[in-house]
Amino acid sequence: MATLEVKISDRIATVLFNRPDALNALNLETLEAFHQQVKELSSRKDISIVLLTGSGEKAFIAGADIRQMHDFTPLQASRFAKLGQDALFSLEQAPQITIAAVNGFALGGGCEVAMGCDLIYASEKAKFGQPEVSLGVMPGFGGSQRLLRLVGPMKAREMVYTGEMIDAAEAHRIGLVARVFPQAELMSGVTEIARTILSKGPEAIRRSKAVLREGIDTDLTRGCALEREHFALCFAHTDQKEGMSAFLEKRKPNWKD
Ligand code: CO8
Repeated sequence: MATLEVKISDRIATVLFNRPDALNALNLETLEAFHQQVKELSSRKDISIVLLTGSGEKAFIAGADIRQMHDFTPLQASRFAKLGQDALFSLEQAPQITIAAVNGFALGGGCEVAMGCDLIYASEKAKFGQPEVSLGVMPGFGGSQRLLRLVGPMKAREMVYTGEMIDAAEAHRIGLVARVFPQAELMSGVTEIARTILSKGPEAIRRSKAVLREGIDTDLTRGCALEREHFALCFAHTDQKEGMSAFLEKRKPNWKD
C-alpha cells in the first residue's frame, strides 16, 4: 500500500497521506514521495488545485515519524529537515492553489505541512500543535517561521514553548484556519470552496497567489509595487477582457485555461 496516494479529477489533485496505523506520520519514504509529487503536480497545466488530507478518521499528519527519527545523527536530522523544508517551499511556489483539509491531528511536521498550504480548513475534530519540545527537539520543517507569520509572535511562542495542542475553534480564532466544518462535511465543504476558486479567472488566481505569497516576506512599499506589476499584467491576458465583457453582457465568463 502506497503511503501517499494521488487522485485527479476536475482540475483538483487530492493527495492523501496514507499511513493510518501510524496516524500518517511522515517517514523518509513518504516525505520523499510527497516532495516528488509536489514537483510533478506543479508542472501540470491541467491541475489548478492541490488538496492535501489524511487517511483514516484520526489524523491529518501526527508529525514526523518519531520511531525513525529516534536514532538520527545531527547530520541525518539536518538532511531530513532540509527535505521537509524543500518540499514545503515547492508547495508554496507551485502555481496551483494548495489547500490542507485537516481531518484530525496536525502535529509537528503535520502542522508544518498544513502551514505550507495557501489555505487551511479543519474539521471540528482537528487538533493543531508543535509538540516537538516534549520530545526534546524543536520544529524543523519551517514551523517556527510560518507560525510566526500566520498567527503572530505571541501565539507562536506559546505554541512552540508549551507544545500544547489547540482545537479547531482556537485555531480558527487565532487565524491559523480559514474555516471549520463538521467532520462529515469537511471534504464536501472544501471541494465547494475549490470549485468557487476554479470558477474565477485562472490568470488572476495565479497572480494573486504569487503576490500574497511574496508579500509575507516583503515590506509594504515593495509589496504594493509587486501588486501593481501583477495587476497591470492581468490586462495582458485574455481573461481580463473575458471577465469584464461577461460582467457587462450579464453572462458567466468562459475562461480559456
Ligand atoms: N511518529 C511515529 N508514530 C506515531 C506518531 C509519530 N509522530 N504519532 C503517532 N504514532 C503512532 C503511535 O506510535 C501508535 O503506534 P502503535 O499503535 O504501533 O503503538 C499509533 O500511531 C497510534 O497512536 P497513539 O496510540 O499514540 O494514538 P492516541 O490517540 O493515543 O494519541 C496522539 C494520538 C496524541 C497524536 C499521539 O499519537 C502523539 O502524541 N503522537 C506524536 C505527536 C508528535 O509528537 N508529533 C511531532 C513529531 S516531531 C516532528 O514532527 C518534527 C518535525 C520536524 C522534523 C525535523 C527533522 C529532524
